[in-house]
Parts: sequence; structure tokens; C-alpha cells
Amino acid sequence: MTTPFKLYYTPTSCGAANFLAATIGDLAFDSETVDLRTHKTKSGTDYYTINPKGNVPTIVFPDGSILNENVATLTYLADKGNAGLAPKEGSQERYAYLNDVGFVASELHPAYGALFNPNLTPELREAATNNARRRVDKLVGLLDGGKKPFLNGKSLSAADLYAFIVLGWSKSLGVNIPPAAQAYVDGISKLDKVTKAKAAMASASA
Ligand SMILES: N[C@@H](CCC(=O)N[C@@H](CS)C(=O)NCC(=O)O)C(=O)O
Repeated sequence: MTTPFKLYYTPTSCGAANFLAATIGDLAFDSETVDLRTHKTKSGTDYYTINPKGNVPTIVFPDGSILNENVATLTYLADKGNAGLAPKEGSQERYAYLNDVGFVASELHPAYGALFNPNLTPELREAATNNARRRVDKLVGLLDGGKKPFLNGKSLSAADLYAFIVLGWSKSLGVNIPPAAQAYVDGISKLDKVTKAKAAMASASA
């Protein structure tokens, strides 16, 4: 490995938020996509040998150590990058950021994650969909009903990138999100740095 780390991701999963954070922060990194159905990397390696949990994202460091939880990976990338995607350690804003990224990781993402299960009965799918919608409503509450374009009210953070990717699954999973949540997604999507990072991810994933 010639760069400080390698990121394993897929361009449509939560791992994508990590690719965007690393790119927006102008970090040099290696990357490889993973097929989450077969748990094989693009080059054919058994992904469980890289990350025993089998999930994306995974960041692998040159010493072989790994990070594989979004709260840690996104915060690491935000700290190492130059885009101010997380506030300084020890600042009050840092705790607010952790509060936001913790909400996405522990509430919003798992609520959507449940909907990827193809074996849900119609009743369970309806309950899971309603649950996801409730978490979106909580997110809109954190955005002051849509008055804030970002979770911290001021600038894009890694927590926003994570929420942006999760909310992007709404249509395909049948979660009908309110206009304020859609406006939040659209606002992030239109940021020049996000557009460019998405293009870089598309070419890296091709
Ligand atoms: N505990 C991890 C979970 C991440 C996660 O759920 N990743 C999904 C993609 S969005 C995944 O890799 N699912 C396939 C698998 O776990 O095998 C976190 O919070 O970051």
C-alpha cells in the first residue's frame, strides 16, 4: 500500500459516504469496491479476510489495522481531510457532530437497513417503513423543520454525507420522505464538491 490507507466500499451503500468524505477532504487513498452479496472484493478476495464483520466501510491501514464502523471511519476521514467535515477535537461543536453522526449510525441507517431484507412479510415491511419514516421525521427535527441546510446549521459535515447516502435509498426502498428531507438531500447533491466527489467515485467504481 503506497497511500495512508485503503477504503473498501460500494458506490451505493453507506461506504459511499466515506468515499465522498475522503475525496472532498482531498485525501490520497486506495480504494476497492466490494460485492456485498458474495462478500468478494472486486479483485476476487474473500472480504471476510479483510473485515471479519463483512460490512462496508472498511479502512485498512498499512500496519494491517482496520476501522469498520461509520462513526469511526467518517470521523477519521473528516479529521485527516482539509474540508472541515468534523469540528476540532475537544470543542463543543465536536460533541454536537458526534451526536449527529451517532444518530445517523444508530437510528436512521439501521431503520433503512431493515428494509433491505427481502424476506419481510408485507406487515413487517409496512412496520419497518413506518419506522424509517419516523427516523426521517427526527432528522427533519434536527434540521429545524428544514430551516437548516446542514445538521450543524452552518456547513457540510461527515454526518450530512452519511445521512445524504441513507436518504438516497428512500425511493428504491419505498420510504416516502417529507419535502424538507428531500430539500436537504437536493441541497447536498447540488454542492459542487459533492458533485465532483460523486463523479470521482463513479470513475473509481467503474
Ligand atoms: N455497524 C456498521 C454497519 C455498516 C453497514 O450496515 N454496512 C452495510 C452497507 S450500508 C453492509 O456492509 N451490509 C452488508 C453486510 O454487513 O454484510 C456501521 O454502523 O458502520
